[in-house]
Amino acid sequence: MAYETILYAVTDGVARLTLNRPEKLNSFTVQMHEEVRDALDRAAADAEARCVLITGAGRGFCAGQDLSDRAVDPNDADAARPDLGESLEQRYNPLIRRIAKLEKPVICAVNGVAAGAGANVALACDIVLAARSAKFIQAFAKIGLVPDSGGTWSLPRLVGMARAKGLALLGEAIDAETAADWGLIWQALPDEDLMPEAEAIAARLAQGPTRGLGLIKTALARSLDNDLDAQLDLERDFQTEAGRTDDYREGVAAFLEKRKPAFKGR
Ligand code: T3D
Repeated sequence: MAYETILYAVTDGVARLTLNRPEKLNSFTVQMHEEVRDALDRAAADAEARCVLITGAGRGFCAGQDLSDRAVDPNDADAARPDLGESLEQRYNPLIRRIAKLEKPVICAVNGVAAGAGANVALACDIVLAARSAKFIQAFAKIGLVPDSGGTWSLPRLVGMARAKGLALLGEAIDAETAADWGLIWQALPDEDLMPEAEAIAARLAQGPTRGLGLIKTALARSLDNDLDAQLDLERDFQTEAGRTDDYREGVAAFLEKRKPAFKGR
């Protein structure tokens, strides 16, 4: 698939995906959804891609759904009302599931405002860095909607119910440093440091024990639903698998030989 609304390239083990509709703050159209889905499927299937780095072009990260595709005449009571549930089912939910189930680390470099589904796509990623000038806005209530793209699931888990309710009901922007202080994201950085730091983390993860990292991601996600017994069983099974990888052998050998491991992602 040729891309018109995103940029995508894999180099040095990193699949870089840039949302690229800067004039509309990288808001989602059907086409952009299709292209992002295709790119993430490619990253998942590509053994050369050992982590994914998502960011946005221009001054914003992503302003959620492109509302020009939802334009209505509020005075026309007979105007057709869109089935937004269908939009979630067909596009936003598969996107969030794709990021969550991708067995490779997904880094998000939030370069500017992240609003609506744009904020929750960022929060679905594994390591979220943000420029200090970036803002996170659960903009849904401002247009009569409910946080989607996993927001009602991730917000209480990340910041607790009181802050989740404040963010979702008030729809106010919070800045990147507050987001980091609250545990919504990993780190807020000076704007000029965002991409260098995101690239450094991506390079590190791309040279990591890819299968083990994928298992870590899945184990932590499952912990949110499992009780301790179930999680201990899961850790046993995952450790069995990790212990059989070439990368584990290399990790132990490198430790004993006092050298840096050269993981191959196998
Ligand atoms: O519909 C479904 O399928 C259901 C799923 C819904 C998921 C959702 O994401 S619903 C929430 C949709 N998003 C929003 O409500 C956010 C709307 N945008 C804003 O509130 C503001 O733009 C921001 C707070 C994000 C940024 O404000 P600011 O002042 O920095 O920029 P701006 O001037 O508002 O925007 C710059 C341009 O981007 C502007 O275009 P123009 O006037 O220069 O031609 C603006 O219209 C455009 N833009 C920003 N957000 C959107 C958008 N165009 C279309 N859709 C947008 N979401």
